[in-house]
Amino acid sequence: EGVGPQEYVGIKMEVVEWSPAAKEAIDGKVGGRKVFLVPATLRPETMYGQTNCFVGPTLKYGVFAINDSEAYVVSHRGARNMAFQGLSPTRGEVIQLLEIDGASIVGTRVKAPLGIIPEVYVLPMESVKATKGTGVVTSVPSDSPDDYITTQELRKKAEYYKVDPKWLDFELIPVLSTAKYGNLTAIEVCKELKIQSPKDAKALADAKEIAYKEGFYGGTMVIGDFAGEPVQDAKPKVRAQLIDMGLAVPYAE
Ligand code: A2H
Repeated sequence: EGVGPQEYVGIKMEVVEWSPAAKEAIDGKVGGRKVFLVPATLRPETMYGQTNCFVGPTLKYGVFAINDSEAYVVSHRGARNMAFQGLSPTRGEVIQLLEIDGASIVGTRVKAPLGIIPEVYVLPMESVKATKGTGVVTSVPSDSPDDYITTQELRKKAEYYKVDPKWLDFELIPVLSTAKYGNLTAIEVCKELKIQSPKDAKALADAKEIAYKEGFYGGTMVIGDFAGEPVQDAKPKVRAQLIDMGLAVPYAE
């Protein structure tokens, strides 16, 4: 952990259609509220390239009332932090409408704010940590080695992971370009480090570092309102846009 708080953005991915298991668990329990999965990201400028959302299949989540009209699906830990940041009916208090397993959320269809693919599926990722962010991760495989390698793994072993191949029927979207790796940074870095599986944890940590440095400090946007601008300049602008449009909330921890 670094010094000082991490400034994330919580992306509001509105549920469009629940998986059958989640539908059964949730039916009648949210009081007519709109429900959102809310991943915490450090890279709001990459949201154009979202292809799916991840939850930890063995983790527990809650559906938490944020106010009378909205509820968020996040970890209990995430909800508790949110309750001190204006994201709960009463400061410091969480209202959990129900608890739900990560595995039952898989297959749910959600909106992807700013995404070129407007609606995406929730998929399982075993490396999601319960102790970071909201326990929900939005997936941008063009720029995140973890996201790229996990979606490749799910494609190879769809049956084992209990995912429908149609949930993985997407192409990667070029979001930013770097001199060294072109416009699909994560793929090139994973190739360079010969990463084959999510179990290559050490190499993946290195890949994450390299992709982050190249993309963030050396990248230029190739999509969206700030195409042509350095990634560093675009990041706060996309972040502000998402929040102003009501598509995201600031989240720190
Ligand atoms: B990032 P840091 Cl394109 N478990 O968002 C595992 N990973 C988590 C998580 C959790 N509970 N919560 C958030 N994350 C991911 C985009 C992205 C991210 C890109 C490139 C790199 C990247 C799309 N996924 O992160 O340890 C989220 O993925 C690499 C740093 O707090 C979040 O930002 O620094 C990032 O890890 C936060 O990681």
